[in-house]
Amino acid sequence: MAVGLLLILIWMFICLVWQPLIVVSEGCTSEQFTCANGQCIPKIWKCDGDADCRDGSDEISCPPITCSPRQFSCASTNLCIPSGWRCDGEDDCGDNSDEELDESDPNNGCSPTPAPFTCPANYFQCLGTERCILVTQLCDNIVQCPQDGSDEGAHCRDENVCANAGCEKHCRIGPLGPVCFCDNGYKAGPDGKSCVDVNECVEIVGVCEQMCINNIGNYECSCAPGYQLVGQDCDIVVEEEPKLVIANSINIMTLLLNGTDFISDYVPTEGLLGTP
Ligand SMILES: [Ca+2]
Ligand SMILES: [Ca+2]
Ligand SMILES: [Ca+2]
Ligand SMILES: [Ca+2]
Repeated sequence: MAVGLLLILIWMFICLVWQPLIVVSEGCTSEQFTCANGQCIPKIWKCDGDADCRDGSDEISCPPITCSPRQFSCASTNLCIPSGWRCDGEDDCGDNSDEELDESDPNNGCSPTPAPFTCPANYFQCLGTERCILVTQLCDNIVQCPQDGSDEGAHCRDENVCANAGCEKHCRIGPLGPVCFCDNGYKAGPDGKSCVDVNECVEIVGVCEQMCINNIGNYECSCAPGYQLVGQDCDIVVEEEPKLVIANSINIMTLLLNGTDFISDYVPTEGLLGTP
């Protein structure tokens, strides 16, 4: 009797637990795959590299697939997407791997997010714009930020702002508070108050044409052998004015390139030009 009661309880348990699943799968035929959301799709679409279920569940727990050369292999969702969908601003993989920078393959990766615009050392960036003005142009009674006039305004009257700013060298009043700045060749450090050297060789693109040596407070340009420094450029050293050499069967003549100044002629040694 006790065994019979136990069997009845087990049957009731099975019915309670499995009934919802049985109901969901009833909508799909034996030729179909049941998505996790109850959607039915052809079985052959399971694990084919395309997300056919609206929830993508037909591509979960699939063996690794090999995408064609014209496709991009998503990192974790086991999908192959057209390579043209790479770096197009939309998450087509579902894990955003088609929109991420590939450090190992810079030619095939998305462009890195451009760094936010910043002004060079000792310049102030007009609020909300990419316009840079000298820090010394803050509160000089002349508007240099034409869009919002943020370099001038009522804040300029608060002289205590700079008195309490703790700047190592210089200070001007900006619209958002004190702005510390430094002598040429230096810039405000990470604390915004101290002054540190500007590494011009790294921070200023093309500061020297060839070689650059950074010094504390300044920098030096230099040139490779055969070149001479002219300003910050390197000009090739011309040790002798170029000449045009003209030869005939009798002698060799040299002329300046402008064709005017005859320099010299040479009587060839015997056999130099061949004997007729
Ligand atoms: Ca599929
Ligand atoms: Ca994409
Ligand atoms: Ca100004
Ligand atoms: Ca420097």
